Amino acid sequence: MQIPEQFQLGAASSAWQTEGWKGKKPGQDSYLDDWYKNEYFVWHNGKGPDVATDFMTRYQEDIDLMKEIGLKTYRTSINWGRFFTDYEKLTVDEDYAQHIDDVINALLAAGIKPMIAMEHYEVPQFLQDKFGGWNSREVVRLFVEYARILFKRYGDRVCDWFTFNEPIVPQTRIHLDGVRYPHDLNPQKWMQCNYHKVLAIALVVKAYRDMELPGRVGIIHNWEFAYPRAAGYQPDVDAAHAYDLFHNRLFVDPLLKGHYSHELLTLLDHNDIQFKAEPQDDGIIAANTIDVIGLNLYFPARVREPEHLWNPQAAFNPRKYYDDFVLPGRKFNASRGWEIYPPMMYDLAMIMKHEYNNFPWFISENGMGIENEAQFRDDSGMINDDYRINFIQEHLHWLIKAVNEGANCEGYMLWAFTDCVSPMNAFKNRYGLVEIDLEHNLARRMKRSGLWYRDLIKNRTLPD
Ligand code: BGP
Repeated sequence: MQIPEQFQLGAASSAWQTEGWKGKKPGQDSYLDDWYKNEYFVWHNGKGPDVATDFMTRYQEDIDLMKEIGLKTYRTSINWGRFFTDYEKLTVDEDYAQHIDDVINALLAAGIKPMIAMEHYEVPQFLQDKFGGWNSREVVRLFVEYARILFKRYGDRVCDWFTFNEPIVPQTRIHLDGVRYPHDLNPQKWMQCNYHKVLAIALVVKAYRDMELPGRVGIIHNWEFAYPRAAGYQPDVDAAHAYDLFHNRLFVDPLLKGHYSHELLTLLDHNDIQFKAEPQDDGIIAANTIDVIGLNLYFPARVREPEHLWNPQAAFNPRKYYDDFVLPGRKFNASRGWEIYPPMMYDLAMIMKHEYNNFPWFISENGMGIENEAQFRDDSGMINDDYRINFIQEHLHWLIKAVNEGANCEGYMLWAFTDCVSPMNAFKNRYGLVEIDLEHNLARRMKRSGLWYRDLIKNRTLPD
């Protein structure tokens, strides 16, 4: 099977997950730094974001490796939590801004196109503490100003901008599941944050178009593909539909179609979930839909009708409408318990084709995490990660099949270029094409999959 010439094969990481804290100034914490400072259990063997992969100083070495592999695209983020020394007065940290400049220039010099997210969970902790984060409309304003500054500084060279990575995740963890600091269970706040992010995205798109820059603005969404337990049993089908509404359509509909679905708004209303909006907002959201969407896709959700009646006294949670469950006999990705199911690539492509009118999209993340990967080192010292090669190959197979049937998928950004820190558990799961050896001065070593990806980029052929 031949991969079409225009289909981009790239790789991804994010700022916070690679940079490390070298040069970070007092008060420049992002939400993720605070999470690591407050919850020691997320560190793995005492290693974490303080050092990360030290991309701050070793970026050139990594970009050289990207070039060696033949990447034409690299997806990463700018750390909003480090970009300012004063987040309200918008005083830029010139040292950090220069680092971003250097990285962009080094990528371009290597013939690699940068795709940049303005936030990959890196909301400044200062804004979280002072305004309650995305609950506040003031944070919307400050984010749009931040975006304008990025466009002015880097917009001549970066043409693929993404406001957020997985905008639904932080407030879901804080306000809906209560699993993350400050554990503030509050579905109203959850929806207010969701809404403010949708509004912020539309305002950033508008700012970009007003500046008449040549590129595109989009977002990265973690698509959770919901398969009902039994396709012929209506309560399971309804449960999968509800899952899809709350996990996917909640963001994707207003950003691609310019409005929320009536069904979602009615459901929220029935559950007494309101959010504050201003009269002009609907028009702004309708007029400023995004240009392109990146979809992170790791696993399918297996969904069935809820088994227990929802306690009417409990705070609202979409889980009231479904249960998710584990399908026995499947293989799983990393310690995350994510089922491996490559055909979901094809199924998602068909949703984008038929339900979103062939809107331009790409896979912004997909990858294979492994614990204790050093056990697979061979005599030459290289990690022999055939499992990763198979994983990528199978997922690409389904994706390219869809492209051949007319899906408007522009590319595949593998997670991750190098091993990197996870917000969930530091370096426990390794995803990279390139190993970061934490025991030996963060030495970079190509894995077998790195060599394989290099060959794939060159010959663009997958087994049929
Ligand atoms: C995605 C995030 C990434 C990355 C990836 C793998 O949802 O956008 O930042 O972390 O998941 O997850 P993890 O590293 O936690 O196993």
